[in-house]
Amino acid sequence: MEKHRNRREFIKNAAAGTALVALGGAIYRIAGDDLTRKARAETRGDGRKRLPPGQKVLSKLRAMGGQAGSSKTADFKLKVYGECDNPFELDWQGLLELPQSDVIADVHCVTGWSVLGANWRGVLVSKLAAIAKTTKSARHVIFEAAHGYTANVPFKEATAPNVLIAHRLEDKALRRSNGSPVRVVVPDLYFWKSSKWITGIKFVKRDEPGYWETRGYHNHGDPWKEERYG
Ligand SMILES: Nc1nc2c(c(=O)[nH]1)N[C@H]1C(S)=C(S)[C@@H](COP(=O)(O)O)O[C@H]1N2
Ligand SMILES: [Mo]
Repeated sequence: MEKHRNRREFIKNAAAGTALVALGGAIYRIAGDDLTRKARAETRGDGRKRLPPGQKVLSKLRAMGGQAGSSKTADFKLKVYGECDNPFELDWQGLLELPQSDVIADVHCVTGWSVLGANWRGVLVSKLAAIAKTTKSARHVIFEAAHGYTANVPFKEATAPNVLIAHRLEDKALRRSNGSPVRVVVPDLYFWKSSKWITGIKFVKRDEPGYWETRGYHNHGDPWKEERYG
């Protein structure tokens, strides 16, 4: 299992969030500002600021909507295919039989909120790519979801060590609104790249701008460069 962030830090943030949420809306907002101030003073291991420009910290994910797929694990099916020698399909049991990773990661929504140090559990996309035996021609990854939602990510970034398909958050099954049973988490790009209710991972030669990328959002979506709009 891989730990991508300091665990004590994560528990501290999570505890602060929980205690203050219980006290109601006004305090919750102050807590957020506090977390924002604290995060602004931090630097990541890779030298980037902990908090990308223009972001505020929330203590937990805000459900951002989208057309939900089935949340029943019995309905879960994931197709891994495209530019690879060993395309395959996973059902729920197959997913759980693969090596599971715990990734502690920050996520950044283009609307201006970030959630820091969330603990996601699932299977690394790099692992899935290795099993699929992707070929050199796999230059981009398309994360396909229910009702035709897609997001495109360059292969190298989609197979970074902190990118996974997640089925648990903070040791609990995902909520339906957050993409259950399984969603993508690409921490270092804006959160719209993290397809909820995932149905397919397609490796392609040529880029295929996805749902938001064809509706005015930036094709790449790096939060530190504020690649918000195209
Ligand atoms: N299938 C699907 N995935 C999606 C979306 C969507 O509309 N459909 N919205 C994206 C956007 S814009 C964001 S900000 C995040 C929000 O995730 P959350 O609702 O769990 O906070 O999911 C992303 N994944
Ligand atoms: Mo979003």
